[in-house]
Amino acid sequence: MEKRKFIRKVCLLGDGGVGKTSLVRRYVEDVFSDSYIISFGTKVSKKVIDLGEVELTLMIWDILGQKSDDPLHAAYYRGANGALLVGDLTRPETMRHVVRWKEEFLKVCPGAVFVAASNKSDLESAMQPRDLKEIVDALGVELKRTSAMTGEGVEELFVALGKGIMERSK
Ligand code: G3D
Ligand code: MG
Repeated sequence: MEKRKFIRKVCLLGDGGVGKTSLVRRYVEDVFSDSYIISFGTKVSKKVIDLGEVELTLMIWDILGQKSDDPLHAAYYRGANGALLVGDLTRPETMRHVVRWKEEFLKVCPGAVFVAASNKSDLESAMQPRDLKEIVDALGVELKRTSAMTGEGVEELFVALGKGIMERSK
């Protein structure tokens, strides 16, 4: 039977240097190498995910700006179905900021689906379990440990986002 095909837009959100570009590069270039389209300070990568009955193409927007409250971001967020929130375990302030990134994104895309990553799991964490719990409580989204360096958790993160988006659109 022919799979049903869907295309969805997702954005990568988080402070500068947390590893957004590295995560998408690790995920996308494992399979596709020339899928970057560079335009207007944004890189859009494409990845096809096989979800059983459904084939989902994620258009992954990596916004090169670094501040959560940049008014220019709204134009990039428009039409997105979900977002990947990324913080860096070695810099606690970047982990706290994911809550802000989510709030700003929700103003433009109120129905969005989120997944969150505590990236750089290959390095020594500067976060206490208690601080992580506080962030998870404020976010209302599970935090998954990832490393764009080793690949830990990267595939699972994007697949979780794709599944979440397809669940939401049922
Ligand atoms: P950004 O797109 O969020 O701004 P980048 O972040 O992907 O450009 O990554 C910023 C720096 O962190 C890069 O180092 C990159 O190699 C490093 N990095 C990203 N993810 C990981 C990770 O999981 N583990 C480790 N150890 N490093 C990571 P440079 O030195 O190029 O600035
Ligand atoms: Mg980047």
